[in-house]
Amino acid sequence: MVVKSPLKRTVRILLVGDSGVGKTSLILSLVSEEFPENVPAKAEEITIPADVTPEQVPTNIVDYSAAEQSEAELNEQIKRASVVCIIYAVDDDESIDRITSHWMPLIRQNHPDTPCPVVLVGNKIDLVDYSTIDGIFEIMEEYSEIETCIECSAKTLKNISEMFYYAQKAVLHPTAPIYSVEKADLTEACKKALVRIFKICDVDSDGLLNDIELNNFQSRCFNAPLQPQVLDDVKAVLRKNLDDGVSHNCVTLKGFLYLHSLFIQRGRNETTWTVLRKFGYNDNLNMSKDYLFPSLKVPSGSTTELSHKGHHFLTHLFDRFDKDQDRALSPTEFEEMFSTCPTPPWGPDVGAMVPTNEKGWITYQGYMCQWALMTLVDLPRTFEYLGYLGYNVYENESQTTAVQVTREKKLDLAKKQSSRNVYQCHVIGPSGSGKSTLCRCFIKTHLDGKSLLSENTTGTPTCTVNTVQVYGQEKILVLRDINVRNVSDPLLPHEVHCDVACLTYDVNNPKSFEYIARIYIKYFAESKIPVLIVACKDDLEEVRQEYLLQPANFCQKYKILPPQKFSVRGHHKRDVFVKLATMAAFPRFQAAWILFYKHSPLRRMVHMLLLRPQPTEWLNIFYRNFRDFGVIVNDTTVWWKAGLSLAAVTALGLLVARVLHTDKIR
Ligand SMILES: Nc1nc2c(ncn2[C@@H]2O[C@H](COP(=O)(O)OP(=O)(O)OP(=O)(O)O)[C@@H](O)[C@H]2O)c(=O)[nH]1
Ligand SMILES: [Mg+2]
Repeated sequence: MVVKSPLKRTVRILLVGDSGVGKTSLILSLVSEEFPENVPAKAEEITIPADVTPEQVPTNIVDYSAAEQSEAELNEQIKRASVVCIIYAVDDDESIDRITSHWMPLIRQNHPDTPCPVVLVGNKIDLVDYSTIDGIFEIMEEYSEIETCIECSAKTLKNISEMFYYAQKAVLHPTAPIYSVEKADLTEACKKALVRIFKICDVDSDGLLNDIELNNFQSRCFNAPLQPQVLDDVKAVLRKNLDDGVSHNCVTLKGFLYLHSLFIQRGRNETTWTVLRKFGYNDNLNMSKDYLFPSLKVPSGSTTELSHKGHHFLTHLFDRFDKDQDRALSPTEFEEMFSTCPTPPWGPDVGAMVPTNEKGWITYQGYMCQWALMTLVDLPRTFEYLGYLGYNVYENESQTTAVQVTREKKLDLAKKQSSRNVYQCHVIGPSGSGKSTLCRCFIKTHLDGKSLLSENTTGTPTCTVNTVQVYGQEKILVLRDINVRNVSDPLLPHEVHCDVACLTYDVNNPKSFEYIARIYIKYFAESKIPVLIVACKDDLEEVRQEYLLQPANFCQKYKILPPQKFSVRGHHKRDVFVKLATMAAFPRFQAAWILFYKHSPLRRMVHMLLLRPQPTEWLNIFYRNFRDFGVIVNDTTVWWKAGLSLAAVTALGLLVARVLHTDKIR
């Protein structure tokens, strides 16, 4: 199994108790399997290797002697102990009184935060013919951290190994956190954890565990399926003891909880603990950090995306909770989906970041976009929520398999093609140039231009995410609205660094272009980041820009694509997003961007080359001839330049001819 059990690595058992009760004798009896007549004041610390302990955990046994150790040393040892055995002599009432008057307060004092489990051990039963257990039970009721009690004899060896086994068990499978002896019921924290586990296992979300779900649960927790007979027996026990433990031949939540309290009452704490640990709980019944935040190395030039497995898990989760199958999550469905998490992963503003339906409910597409965004910008949160949602249990491996680390960006640039699926685009422009509207247009595909403009945009989030088709492949594009405070403010490195930059200006405002022209020269001209200049508000009158170059001339001078016109009222609003995604997916491979030039026969050829797997050599020759393609002014020039360069490549000559020919006859 890949998921590591978060069990303690060693168990440290400390024996305390008044002088002469038999601490040292107990340890030596365990080790030599015979009663030592002469004992030293204090036994040396003993380490028992994992393979000879019942729970397969290395165990240290530590003695205490008031004659040899100071009070400070005792306190130190109590602090280090994972369990303390308080030894008393059954024939010595004073040693019993001292449990409550001295030892318990001392142990509590040294473990102020989380209680240290305690085992009460009555030694020297060979000397008496009565039991002290009744009195001990009273003490146990008073102190919930006392896990158990046992009577034994170092002299006759009675219950010696049992005593150490109980001590080990008190550490590994403590009762106190999961069961309240006083209330004779599971603790609230344990119930909460088991309710979450029940929900995760209830794959069809009908509030019941059927035989298949129970079997899967059993296999995942204990690596073995349930025998049909055992299933029947379990249900029979429930039917006998509870009115509504079984319904429609399935186990109800009430039945599931009842079974666990039964295990614990019968001393089978380890069963419940195995289940709890499998689902990520630590000794305090919190979800452990190791479980929620597995480590994954991400090189600085790489990003993180959902893997096929992660995608599959989340799709399945969506289908489970989209009860009405309308491909969107209603508020109730959303709440149900994340009811196994302490809080939902996203706040109410998510509807302003990703696609929703007309009711504002997050669609499947929006849901996947949101996961993609979270995986890109806040990987630990993705791991955390996958953990809450039970990924580790379903897949029987850590959340790291739900994520893939992309290859470093410098390799993408060298190959002029990226294998990534999620790209970040920074939308930069002067205030009022139309950045936020452009970002909103990206997700509000069901709204027309008028509704888009009339929408209340206060509290607009800084990014929107949607899917875009790039040469037949679905890519996710994150548009980040870079809020420019002051035109003279410099951009910070994290505001510049992205996969593609979208510089916006307002065609109707003569002072608008200058800002992005300066931004381009200062931050992007020398960088490897592809840039698209977008002329916003194209439905308004275009005015002359008060800058030394007009936008088209500027683009020509810097060999970048001519300004892309954009208007919320326009018909081809999505073009701009396809272009941005394409530029991000094929950084510095401008031939791929030819797609943007409508009706060009070359467009189709590039398309063919990119869609159909071609020998790499072809693509290389093709690219070499397109290298100077930055200077693209209009369709005709593109056509001729490309045509001429290509004609020079004999290997491709025939192909070009064919493409041109087919285009003509159509
Ligand atoms: N009859 C009987 N005597 C025991 C038993 N265990 C220990 N003794 C005797 O009790 C006396 C004290 O035993 P120790 O093991 O030295 O006690 P301790 O708790 O280590 O005492 P300190 O080191 O002084 O704290 C010795 O004479 C032992 O032989 C037992 O199970 N039965
Ligand atoms: Mg001793």
